[in-house]
Amino acid sequence: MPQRLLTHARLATFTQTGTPYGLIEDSVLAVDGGTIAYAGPAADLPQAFAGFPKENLGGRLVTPGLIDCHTHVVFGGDRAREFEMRLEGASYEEVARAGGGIVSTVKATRHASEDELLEGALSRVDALIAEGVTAIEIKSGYGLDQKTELKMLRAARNVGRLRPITVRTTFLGAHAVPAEYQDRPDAYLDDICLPALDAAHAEGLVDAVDGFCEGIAFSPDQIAKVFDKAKALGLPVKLHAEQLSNLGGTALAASYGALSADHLEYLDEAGVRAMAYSGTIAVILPGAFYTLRETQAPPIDLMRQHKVQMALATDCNPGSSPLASLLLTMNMGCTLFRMTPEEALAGVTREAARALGFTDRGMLEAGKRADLAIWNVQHPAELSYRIGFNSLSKRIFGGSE
Ligand code: DI6
Ligand code: FE
Repeated sequence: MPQRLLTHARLATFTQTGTPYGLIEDSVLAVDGGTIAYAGPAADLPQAFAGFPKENLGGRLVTPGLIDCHTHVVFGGDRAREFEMRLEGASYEEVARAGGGIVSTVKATRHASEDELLEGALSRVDALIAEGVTAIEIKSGYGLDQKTELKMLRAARNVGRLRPITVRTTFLGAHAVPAEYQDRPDAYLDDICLPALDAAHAEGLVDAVDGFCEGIAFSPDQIAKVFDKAKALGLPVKLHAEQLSNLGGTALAASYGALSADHLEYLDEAGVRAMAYSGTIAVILPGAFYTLRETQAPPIDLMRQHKVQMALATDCNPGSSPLASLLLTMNMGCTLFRMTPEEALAGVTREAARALGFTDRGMLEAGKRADLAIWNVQHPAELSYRIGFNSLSKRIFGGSE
């Protein structure tokens, strides 16, 4: 395994509090095998690492490899026609009634082969990798039958075999009620969703369990059924909550010790308190807010007050967020929600790691995985400030390029 010493670096470590970005100037970072051996001031470098092969970064910024902690990059077809319809005046609901929306993606995903799903996902994942992403979460949820949910999860796992990226899979059988179970959500959960979760878990395809708690999807009581099953299997949970209305899904998720609650535009203070109490991470998804032309922003200030930690993710999906750029997501988090560039960068590194239950990455310190992004920038705020510009110089995954 390689050894290397990155010299003349600026490190956004996200380890110390009190220093913005945990920034250390005039620093070096030693990599031994797949792990960070030292990250700190050049003056304090332990002798043991001083002989590693050197690479002069010329003052470039080093951050932890970026982490996209909420995506739906595995799906069939596209929804460009739906985009046109909405521009012609149709609402999201009207599009759904005309056979568009999630249902149309379910149809295309059921028809696609596993290889076709993989190929489509790789094109999106490659765009993320080009921006320094080293870990990604991928959800099922466009199959809504056992065969297709498992097919999606297998394709997701294969992304991590074919590319230098860590994949965390999430079972999202409770994403929508399929046409064949229209108006019978409980029967769908009992007949399809819960058995599919069992089968996917038995195949080792599930790292976490998610649901969509919304009027057009599942109620908190129905989500609780899915979470009880997850708990029985020993799997962590997370939830799409308070995206279009306030149903109290976040408090429910928090009561199950959820890793994260995601979207949160309609979250109230009681929900924020519940998250603070359980240590649940808020995953903020500005791409969906932007695409749906939502006007209610998530309660960022309340979350700050209650010390709820915030992650940022693309929500990359064919309908509400056809977005495959985490850098643009950071810009949107700042411009649309007034997050600070420091919160945005923490949101795609340290907090995104927490939202996925990782303890071995998301910060630059000895012992963490050597997943790094090296940028042609002077100051970390530049990563959020530019729009449609990729300043990545190099990406290191587990110590290797
Ligand atoms: N919330 C969303 O924004 C996406 N899923 C979800 O639960 C929408 C997915 C789609 O429109 O295909
Ligand atoms: Fe989503």
